[in-house]
Amino acid sequence: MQKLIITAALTGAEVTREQQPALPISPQEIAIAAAQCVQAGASIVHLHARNADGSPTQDRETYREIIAAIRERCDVIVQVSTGGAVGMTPVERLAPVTLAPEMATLSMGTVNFGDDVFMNHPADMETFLRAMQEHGVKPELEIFDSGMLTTASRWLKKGVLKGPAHFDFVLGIPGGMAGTPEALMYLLSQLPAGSSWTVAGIGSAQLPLGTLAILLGGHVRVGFEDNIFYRKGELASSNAQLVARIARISLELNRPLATPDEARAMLGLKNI
Ligand code: KMH
Ligand code: ZN
Repeated sequence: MQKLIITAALTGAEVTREQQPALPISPQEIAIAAAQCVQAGASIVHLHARNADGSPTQDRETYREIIAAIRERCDVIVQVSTGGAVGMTPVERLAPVTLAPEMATLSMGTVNFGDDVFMNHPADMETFLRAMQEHGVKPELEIFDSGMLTTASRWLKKGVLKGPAHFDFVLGIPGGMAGTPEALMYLLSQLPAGSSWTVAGIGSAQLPLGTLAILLGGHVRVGFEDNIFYRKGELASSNAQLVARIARISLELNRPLATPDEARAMLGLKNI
């Protein structure tokens, strides 16, 4: 089995300070959280930017500031979000890709997102992908439901997407596929040959699906974007606490952790 790549999804677009007092919001806070997660075993950080008032933004300069502050503290693969927040325009969402980070997320379809709709028109998805290709950015394909994986397979066959692809199965969003082992196993049965994958279980699904991914040879995403609790009724004290737990479980199961450079080589990133 390959070494484990842990992604820390530090902030997201939806969680508030009221819900999670340790949520990193400012560029400095996000950079400190990133360094703590790297120390705990993460090799990728998935980033969302926030305004000073805590509201989500895809402002290019804010992302630039976050990435510079991270670079001052540690080596880690930076993955920017192109999902942003529900309701943002495609042009807004694409802005951080022009900074040419190593990776960016690419949602592979539209999904109900709680009481909202997370819109991903196929034409916009293709525009995002072209921009990533132009800037040398490796897409991580976000799969909220199984039809999105079918779309990715079709794009790989047509050559729109160049393989090997890297997937993130985001399971447990209300409106998307359930955060269950059965859902994950179904998606894996449909995985295009040669692909790599990680799982982002939402809420209480984070720990069991992460553990299952370690056993199955996949990779794991944890962090406040997806889950703010350490266990039922107990908030996590930091993103790093969630990373450290997955790291401990992986080591107990004899699966060493990938360094950022090892993860770069595994994912075929440009900086290696
Ligand atoms: N905030 C969600 C609506 C991504 O980062 O690419 C979308 C999201 C996905 O977070
Ligand atoms: Zn995100």
